Amino acid sequence: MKVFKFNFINFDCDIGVTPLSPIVSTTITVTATDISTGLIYFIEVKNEWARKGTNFAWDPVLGQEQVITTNVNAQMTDNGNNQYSYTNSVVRPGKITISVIKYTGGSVFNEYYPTTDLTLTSDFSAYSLDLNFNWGTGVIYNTKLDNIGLKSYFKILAPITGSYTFIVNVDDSFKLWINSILVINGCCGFSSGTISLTGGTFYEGYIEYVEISGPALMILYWQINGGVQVLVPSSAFYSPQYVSSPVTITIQCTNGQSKS
Ligand SMILES: [Ca+2]
Repeated sequence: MKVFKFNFINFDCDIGVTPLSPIVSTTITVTATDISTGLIYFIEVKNEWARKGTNFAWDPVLGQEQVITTNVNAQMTDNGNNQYSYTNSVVRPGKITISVIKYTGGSVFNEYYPTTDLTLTSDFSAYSLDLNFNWGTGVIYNTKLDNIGLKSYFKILAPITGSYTFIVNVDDSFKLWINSILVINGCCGFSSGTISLTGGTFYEGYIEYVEISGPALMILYWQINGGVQVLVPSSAFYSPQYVSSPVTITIQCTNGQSKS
């Protein structure tokens, strides 16, 4: 997966205990300052920290840093004063690696590949309003008609709580993951998969598409709680953005340590 970090920070939050001491809780606060409000910011916490329950926790075995298996991916609070914040309790001292990523609504980030091999390097990218592509036998990107790959990255905001059936009409093949769950793996026409989502929650979306030859098509619909099948609306998609506006990130520990 591509990482859209525009700013990241490594911080050793020493809370004054050794790794073998009893667990002591402290709080980290991460603040991102941007020139505008009303955007959607997420924070990723990864590498040496593990998430256990609601806390990050250090591996208690001395000298054995634990690599987390699931990155913490949390929405930051818009404080309304050009600052976005995220706070969580941590236990035991350790180093923390944090990325802050901006997402904006109504768009999907698409990354194109020069062959059907998605392990190669992408040579073109573009945002789209939704996932509604019917290229026919025409150009997919640059001058490429056939033998291409495409990865799409986005978060999807569930408008209501319920059962979501995602339906794709595709030529040639298509995979959709939501929060790392493979929901659709299909080719050559209509395929679907169903997942339960909670209203007001952002989910990580990821798509892999391949076109070998002939007509090319990828249109993604959804059906919520057995309702009418409609195109997944642009308003449900949020895409990671490369950021040029000035941003600073500060991490604050309750013992007074901080770093920007
Ligand atoms: Ca085709």
